[in-house]
This record gives sequence, structure tokens and C-alpha cells, in this order.
Amino acid sequence: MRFATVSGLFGCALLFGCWIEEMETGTVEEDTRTLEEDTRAVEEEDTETAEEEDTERIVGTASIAPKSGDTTLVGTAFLTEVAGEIALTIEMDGAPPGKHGVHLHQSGDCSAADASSAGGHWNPEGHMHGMPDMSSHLGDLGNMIVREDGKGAITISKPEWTAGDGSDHDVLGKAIVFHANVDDFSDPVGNAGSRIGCGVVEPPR
Ligand SMILES: [Cu+2]
Repeated sequence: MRFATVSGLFGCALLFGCWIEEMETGTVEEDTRTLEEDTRAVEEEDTETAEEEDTERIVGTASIAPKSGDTTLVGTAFLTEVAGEIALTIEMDGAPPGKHGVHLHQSGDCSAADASSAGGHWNPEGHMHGMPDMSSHLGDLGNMIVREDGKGAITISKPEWTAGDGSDHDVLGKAIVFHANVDDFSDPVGNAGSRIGCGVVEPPR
């Protein structure tokens, strides 16, 4: 009798254990299904968003070479277009740490040793020199902060800019000039000193 009770209890315990286990397994399976459904939903949403928005296109590039005796700096620039908005990203490496004025100059010619061949600031509207977000020169890009490791970057976007239409607002064919000193935004050129880097914005190859 005692044996029957004990084995009965044991059996019950086993059954109960199995039942709990089954319940738990069921929950896990349910969770997995929910996760899969969630993933599918997110993927579908992403695809829809990508179709609605314009994707970013590279519409220009530039390689910035050292000038005026600076021999260590190198730079690259990308001109991008998203939904008609043109942005210019400039990245420098091996540059002197500190703040440096950066401008687009009007002539796409960096051949001179001091980059004087790039001419003056690109200023088709005849504005005063200033900060990039003011009604300043179309080529006013502000200052880039170069860190102790010699690296720095800026991204500037201007609603007036175009890329490749040949108009007087076209960024292609302009020279990116990287200066030795900070641009203090005073007219006419911001006292940014010598031109230690120069590169022409060209159509992507
Ligand atoms: Cu300049």
C-alpha cells in the first residue's frame, strides 16, 4: 500500500513535471514565432522606407594634396546628393592640429606650389565673406578642427549648391583650399593664412 502511494506520488510528480515542461516549451515556441513575425515586419518597413526616400548618390570627389611646403597632409572629399540636396564632406589626415579655414575657391586649378592658381573665394552672388550658414560666399565652408592625431572632418550643405549642371552654382570644378590658420570670418577672406592643401572637385570616375 505504501509502495503504491509512493509510486503514485512519484508518477504524479513525473506527469506534473512533464506538463510544466510542455507549457514552457510551448511558450518558447510562441516567443520564437513572435520574434520571426517582428523581424519580418521590420524588414518590410525598411524596404518601404528605402523605396520612398531618395538614396544618396556620390556626384563629385576630390583628392587634396599638400601645398605651400606642407608635406604630410592628405585629404579626400565627397560631394553627395540626396533628394536634390548637395553636401560636401572633407576628411583630412596628417594635417597640423588646430582650427583651419576651408573654402571653395573659384578656379579648379591647384597646380601652383602655393595654390594661388585656385584664385579667390567662389562668390558668384557677390556676398561678403562669413560663416557658412550666413548669406556669405558660396565657397565659405567655415573651420575644420584637426585633432592631435592629425585627422579632421567637416560636412557642409548649402541649398544653393548644384552638382554637374554647369550653372554658376555648380560645385564641380571648384578648388577645395585648406588653410594654415583659423578663418575669423572677417571680410574679405577671413585671415586664414597660406594655402596648405588644395584639391579640385571633379565628377566621380
Ligand atoms: Cu580660402
